[in-house]
Amino acid sequence: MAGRAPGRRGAPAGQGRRFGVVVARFHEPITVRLLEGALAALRDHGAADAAIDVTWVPGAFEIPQVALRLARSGRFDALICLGVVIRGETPHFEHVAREAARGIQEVALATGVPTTFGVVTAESEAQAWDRAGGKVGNRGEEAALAALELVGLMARLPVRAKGRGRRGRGR
Ligand code: INI
Repeated sequence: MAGRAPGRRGAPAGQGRRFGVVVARFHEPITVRLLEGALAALRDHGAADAAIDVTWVPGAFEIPQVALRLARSGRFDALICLGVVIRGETPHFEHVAREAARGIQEVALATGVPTTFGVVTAESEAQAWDRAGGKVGNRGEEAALAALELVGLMARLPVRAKGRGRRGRGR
């Protein structure tokens, strides 16, 4: 089970922060469980309901497109991406799973907005349920905890100083 996210000076990590959750409808009964896990973790860490925005997309493949738009809006401190991709069900499992993972990381790197990966990739539906509040935890909760931790971490890390790019180094 994932640990608890540290806050600022004792404040809950989610207090005063805005979170976007992007969740895929494909395998909706399971993604709903991931969403419940994520929302519970955010609330548990002080995030207000009004500061949590949930956006549904058709499938995991569409998550990065929508996450990118949300990240660029400047309205969110972090994004949490949720979906379920099951190998047994489709020959294009590999494409959907790979592109979801690659795209989500790209959103984070391109925008600097912490964007976490709560997409379950499983061999079977039973395995997916195990990771959505079953015997192997809840990947939605874990992705929310990671987002909470990154929000605090990013606030403490240095940002690139003005004029300190390649030209600014002077050598
Ligand atoms: N989308 C998923 O989120 N999970 C899956 O397991 C899945 N399968 O099996 O195909 C899936 N496909 C849909 C895909 O994400 C897109 O929505 C679709 O290809 C339209 O772009």
